[in-house]
Amino acid sequence: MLNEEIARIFERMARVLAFKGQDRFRIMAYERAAVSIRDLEEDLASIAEHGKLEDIPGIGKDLSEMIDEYVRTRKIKRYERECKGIPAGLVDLMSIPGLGPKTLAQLHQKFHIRSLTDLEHCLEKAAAVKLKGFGQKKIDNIKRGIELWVSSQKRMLIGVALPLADNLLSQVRKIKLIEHADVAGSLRRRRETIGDLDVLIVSKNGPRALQQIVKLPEVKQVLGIGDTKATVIIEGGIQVDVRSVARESYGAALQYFTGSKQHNIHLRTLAQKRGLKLNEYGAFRGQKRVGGKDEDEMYALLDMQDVPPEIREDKGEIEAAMAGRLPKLLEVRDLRGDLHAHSTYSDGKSTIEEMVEHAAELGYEYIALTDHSPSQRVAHGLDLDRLEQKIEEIGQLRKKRKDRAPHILIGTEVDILADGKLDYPDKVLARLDIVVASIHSLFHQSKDEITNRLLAALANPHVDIVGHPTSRLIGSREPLEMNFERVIAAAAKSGAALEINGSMYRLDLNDSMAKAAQEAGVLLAIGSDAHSTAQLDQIRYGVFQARRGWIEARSVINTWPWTKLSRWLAHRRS
Ligand code: DGT
Ligand code: CA
Ligand code: CA
Ligand code: ZN
Repeated sequence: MLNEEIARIFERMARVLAFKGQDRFRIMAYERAAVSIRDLEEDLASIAEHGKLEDIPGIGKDLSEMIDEYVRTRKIKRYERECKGIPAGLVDLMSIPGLGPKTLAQLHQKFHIRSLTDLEHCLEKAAAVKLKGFGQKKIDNIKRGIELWVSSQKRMLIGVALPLADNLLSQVRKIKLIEHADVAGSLRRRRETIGDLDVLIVSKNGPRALQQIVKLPEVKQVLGIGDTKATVIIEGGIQVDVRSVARESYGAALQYFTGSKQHNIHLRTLAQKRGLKLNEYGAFRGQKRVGGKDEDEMYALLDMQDVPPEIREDKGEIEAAMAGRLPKLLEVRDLRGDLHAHSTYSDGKSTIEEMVEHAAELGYEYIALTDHSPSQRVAHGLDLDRLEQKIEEIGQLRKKRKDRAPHILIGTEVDILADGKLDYPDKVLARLDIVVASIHSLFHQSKDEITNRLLAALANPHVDIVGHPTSRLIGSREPLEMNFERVIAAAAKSGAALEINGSMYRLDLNDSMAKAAQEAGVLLAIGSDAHSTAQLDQIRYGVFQARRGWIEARSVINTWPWTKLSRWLAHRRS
């Protein structure tokens, strides 16, 4: 983190100096320093401690003193002095492609800019007054740069990125020149949000293969292309780095570009201790290549288990793999049913019968229809009459389908009200096959209130699953603050399961919370929260999140066969 902070300051310093029209060599010195710091594997604090800062390429006396100052005081006076009088927002804008510090300085002199909105306005004005050096072509170019920059500022949900990446990859694989193509980076690690896509290819003619990739209809804009790398923007504004690598290096490159950076750094430190050198080209002992064609060689050379991409975050997976104790992670095919789905009874788009048919196609043994309760008015939560109708309809459907799978569970996603009471009376809940309880309101409550609300719900013997326990929406609503240890303890006591919700907006519990729950012996349920037949498929995102949290099938109730699940549910109701 510290390295990245300092690299960023140097990068901004370079921009500020350029903005002020300073000497090109000074500017380049900062840019070089930023690049070289990002390449470091060791922490700058420890390098500073050993007085070795000046050994870093591109770091002279001046820069090493600044790093030292930042390590000690978390600021750099020289930087602050240079920034004086320049709005911070303006420095951010200097990284817009097609704009750059100098052009921005020109605009700023004339119009005074503090923000992106200012910039957009002043481009209109510049066009209107025909400002010198700002022809329509240049202005259009800057506008395109702004669009790109805005979309690159935000990370994309995995549920948006993965289908686009799969589509791109299938087109790439159709190119005859291409022998292998895979996605690496955060998408391969199945992070909940993705910055950019990293694609690797192998081809006998890499430069030509890249030329053909940038001509695919999926590619909306080419930001750069060389012999070994192309950077493009595809639909959805996603940036993609495509790298062409040699067949003998493919495994090494896949390992390297999958990351995470922290995982790779730890791995390479271990390798060094064994006289091995790992990089994106291969594994080497001295000058001799000893591996790198396939990814598993990289781990095998270190006498460790192959680490699944989802847990390559340097959070204990390397130690576990060395000891041969990696968990056997949950897989999509372990799931035997879905315990969180909506129908047209509440806010779903598909009927109960359609949902059940689709579940049958997925090979499920069971599916629960968990429509909302009355408080969820916008979601057409079911009043008691409608609930009665739903029970009746499912009864009919069961008869009609006879013994055909899946078993249909009459369920609800009942609201946990302000004080932890539930939105249906206990005697109604007792008639249902399964109860998911969730918070959908009063998000502003204090940490204590939220905690107590969840504890009260968990104390209700009718509750089988707590749905999306933190109620966060990625990128738009923060997780509810709670004492999660107490929630875990309450779930362990009641035997209820906590959900990992598969909706790409939720993915709640997140990886680390799910991991903590499993470690405390709490059961989990992966739910799709589908509001249509197509969305039943999003349960896979819940599985990805579970894998990132080291979750094994044994912790997940919807991996159980029907006999075990139905006995568990019946037992909770007795
Ligand atoms: P993202 O794109 O922000 O969602 O996250 P990543 O993990 O895909 O990061 P990205 O695209 O910057 O780089 C892809 C992988 O390449 C990263 O996970 C690890 C590797 N990598 C990139 N830069 C470095 C570096 O400076 N040092 C090391 N050790 N690995 C790096
Ligand atoms: Ca990436
Ligand atoms: Ca990248
Ligand atoms: Zn819900």
